[in-house]
Amino acid sequence: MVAFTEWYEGGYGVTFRIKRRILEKHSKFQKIEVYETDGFGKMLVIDGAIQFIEKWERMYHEILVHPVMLAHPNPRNVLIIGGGDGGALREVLLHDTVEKAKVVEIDKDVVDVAREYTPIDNGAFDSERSELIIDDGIKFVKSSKEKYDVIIVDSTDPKGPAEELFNVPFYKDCYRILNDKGLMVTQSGGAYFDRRISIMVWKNMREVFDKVHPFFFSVIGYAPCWGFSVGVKGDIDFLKIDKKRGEKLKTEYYDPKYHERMLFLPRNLREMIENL
Ligand code: AG3
Repeated sequence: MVAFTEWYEGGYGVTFRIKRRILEKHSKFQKIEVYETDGFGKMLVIDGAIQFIEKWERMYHEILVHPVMLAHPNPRNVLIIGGGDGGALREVLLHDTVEKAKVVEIDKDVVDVAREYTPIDNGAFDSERSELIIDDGIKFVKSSKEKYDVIIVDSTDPKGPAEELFNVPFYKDCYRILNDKGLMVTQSGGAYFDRRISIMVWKNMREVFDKVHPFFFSVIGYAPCWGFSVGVKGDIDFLKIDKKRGEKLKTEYYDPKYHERMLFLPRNLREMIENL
């Protein structure tokens, strides 16, 4: 029996039984692998880090996308940084308010591999409302003249090409290119393993945004309690969503009925965050 394990610092491992490795490719930026798991469909791995497993990817993409999309009163123009697999784009396009959603992915090979082996975009890349731009997200936001309602950062962890997406200069650019009312969300590492990533994101985002809300969700494939961090610009209450739009959404994991409960934290995390 063959297994794939991703190790976190301290020796915590996430393991899947696998049938075979379907692909190994060294792109210009990173090593991309696709595995066939024993029971959960295909798995995309970048530089040894599990990006998603087909059976469970909605746990991540729904939770990354819908809280901010529903907390914004009318998200029309959306920017996704990273997200070359199209999972986040697919969820964004479920919102009828969206006129345009741009995906800015640095590595064209991620898009090509995902479209061929794990097409979780479900046709989203072919939508007239979507646009795919192969470019460095850092450069893109720095030079952008256009403004957005929501920015979604769906990146790998801060080693390799995504490193700068976790730093203050990038957050400042995001803040600048948000409309007067806007929201940004980013994945921010595990709450217990790789916690330094979460802490770095909160500290850096707090320097820039008017309000920052960390929250956690269990995502099968990642370490327990995966972090998501929302930055608010202007007068938006992240705790309140448009319930009407929420009721229409077809989701498996994100539940608009209990949106506020997304912010539930285990006590030690709440205390740690308050005392940062
Ligand atoms: N974005 C990456 C989540 C981080 C995973 N980290 C890890 N396994 N150490 C997911 C890309 C899916 N669109």
